Amino acid sequence: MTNRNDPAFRTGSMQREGAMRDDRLNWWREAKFGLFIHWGLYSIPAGRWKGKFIEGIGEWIQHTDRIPRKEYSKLVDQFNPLEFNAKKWVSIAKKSGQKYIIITAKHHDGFCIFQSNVGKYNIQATPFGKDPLKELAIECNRQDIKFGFYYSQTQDWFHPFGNGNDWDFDHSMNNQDKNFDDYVQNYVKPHIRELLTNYGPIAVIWFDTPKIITNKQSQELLDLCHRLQPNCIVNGRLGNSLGDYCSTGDNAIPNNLQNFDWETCGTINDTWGFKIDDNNWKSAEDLIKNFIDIVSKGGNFLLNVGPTSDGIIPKASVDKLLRIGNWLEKHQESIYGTTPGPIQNLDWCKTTKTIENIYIHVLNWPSNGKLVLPNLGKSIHEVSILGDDKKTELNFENFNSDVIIQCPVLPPDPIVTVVKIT
Ligand code: FHN
Repeated sequence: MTNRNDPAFRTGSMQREGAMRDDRLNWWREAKFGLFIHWGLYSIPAGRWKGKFIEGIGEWIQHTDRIPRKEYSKLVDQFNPLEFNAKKWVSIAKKSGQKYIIITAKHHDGFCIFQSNVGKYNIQATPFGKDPLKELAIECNRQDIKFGFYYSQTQDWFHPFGNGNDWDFDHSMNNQDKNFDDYVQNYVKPHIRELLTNYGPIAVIWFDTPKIITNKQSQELLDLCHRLQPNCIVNGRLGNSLGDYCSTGDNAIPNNLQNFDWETCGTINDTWGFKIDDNNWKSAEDLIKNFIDIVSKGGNFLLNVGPTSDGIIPKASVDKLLRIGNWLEKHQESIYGTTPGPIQNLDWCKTTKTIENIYIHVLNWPSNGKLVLPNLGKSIHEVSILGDDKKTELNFENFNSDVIIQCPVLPPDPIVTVVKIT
């Protein structure tokens, strides 16, 4: 039984029953943590247009301010990210404990940040000229990180037959369905073909905002991805309940354990694409707690950064990611390759498990250091603090069906201490 009525999935997407592709998904199920990168022309205005502050998320600036495509597309002349360094970006993901990277190949503004022979609105038209996705693909391969592409398959504010730009185009005219199908067949599909042919093994194609896409069109795209790269997984925002796994709504974490494959994508501040005025940063502590919450309910966390138009990942994002990485280095055993643990209904702790161990992530440390865990049974051999170099065994006792563990009065880890039960 799946529990897809959770509000977290309301604006996200569903995955068809029985459509899980175990072989394809195995690495992803173990990976737990990925880096999302939103990078495109919108990083140049960075939330301001003609000196005016524009509300909303950075990558939506063209839509929010109804900027004519003729005007917006002139940004190609300015896109020259001389500081871009694929090695640095991939190293940040690596040090943060992230196992996969997904970058926007084409977002809703329609600009392709890769070299394409389909249309001219792509990186070749910029002074930069090089293909950053190629450099990232090579570097991910070097550093053993899986690599994937975000691709906006329905919304395209540049292409006249794409969806969403009602300030330059009149989409109420006849033939809208026919035109959109033309767009899917002769623009989207050739792009997907390029992305899955020119960059080596691609782990994920991450579609977004399905809107008007039909079941037939979604199915054809899914088949195309799997035909070109049978191991490539496709997220559920492809639309029409198709795809290999579900995405929740943005930043949404379900309330309960889910027994299907799902992922939350989230921001570190409020925007996805770089926005100079957005300094509403989440703390590393909160991000770690969200991550643990997600993993304890069976999900993956795809955490976003929005690099600047120079090609720099904002320092605040890097700092948070590295702090997550530091915590993970000590606690990786309780996260990677685990499944949701047996205790699911307590606010102060989140649990994961492997065949031999249960991991109790203590989000709020009790003032007396005593942990009372319900219904754990009587087959416990040993209890210790994960990452404790001295491997001190903790005292515990069974009381009815509870297990009471005596921990130190002060939490050993300043962020989240993990108690390991064998
Ligand atoms: O509209 C997009 C948004 O810009 C961003 O890409 C997010 C990431 O999940 N997806 C859409 C909104 O859900």
